[in-house]
Amino acid sequence: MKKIICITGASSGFGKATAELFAKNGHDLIISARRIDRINFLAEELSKKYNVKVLPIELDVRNQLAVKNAFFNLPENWKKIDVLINNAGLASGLDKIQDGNIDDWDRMLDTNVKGLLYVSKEVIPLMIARQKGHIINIGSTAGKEVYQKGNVYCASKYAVDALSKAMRIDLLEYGIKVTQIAPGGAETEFSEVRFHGDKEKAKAVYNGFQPMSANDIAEIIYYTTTLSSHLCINDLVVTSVAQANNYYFHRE
Ligand code: NDP
Ligand code: 8X3
Repeated sequence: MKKIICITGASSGFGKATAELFAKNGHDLIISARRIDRINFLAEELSKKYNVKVLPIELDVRNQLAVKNAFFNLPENWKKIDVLINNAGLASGLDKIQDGNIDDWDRMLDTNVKGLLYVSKEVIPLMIARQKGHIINIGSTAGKEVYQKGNVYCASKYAVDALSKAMRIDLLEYGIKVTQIAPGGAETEFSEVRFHGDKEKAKAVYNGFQPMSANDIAEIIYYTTTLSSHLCINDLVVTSVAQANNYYFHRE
């Protein structure tokens, strides 16, 4: 059955790959991010290639009013969101806590925690009204174990972990599924953003092992939406086979 899938942070990485996979499987999409040129291009490409409807939205999830207006202004037929994928997020900087940059801290907490809350606040009532829906929050192994210099990024993903559990409890009576997916290292634009555009430093993160790809995560996200209506994957940690946890990697 055709569903409406709403994906934040669809201009790159996991979000973009997930948009393509859902489109390929015949679902309609609401895709958003700040880089609207990329979002418009993707919308046109996917709607033509897969004959699905795609609604592109320019959205900074940190802007609460913009988030509220974006969902309030959705045409009625687009408000029947079946799956919300809270994916927009980032790491900014990799410093010990004593050397941390306040702007980096604000960026991470405002995007990864408050942005996820702002979007969920608008979509949850639409799901409650229909007594169904599926919220997929993209956490991280950084939300399961703290690593050196991970401090605030880890804190933001621990918050995603807590909020995923909390949503599952609070939304229980409405039949709304809540899934957290917590990936380890995957090669996207993530590390380039973390190192403020330093491509060499970003590349070195994945030296000597095969990290996951955006497509790997897209397939896992997609899989969690294909289960029977009475089943919910609550929490799924996934890494490359060369990564045991945040500390142990097998590098050749
Ligand atoms: P990318 O940098 O490739 O993609 C991040 C996406 O988030 C982009 O589309 C970006 O769009 C969007 N985004 C960032 N800030 C905002 C904002 N303020 N408002 C709206 N959209 C925003 O990284 P990934 O695909 O790897 O990351 C996706 C998610 O996965 C993040 O939550 C990340 O923390 C998480 N993650 C990543 C892992 C990895 O190793 N890659 C592992 C575990 C979790 P734009 O800049 O156009 O706004
Ligand atoms: C991204 C993975 O290991 O850089 O969430 O924290 S890691």
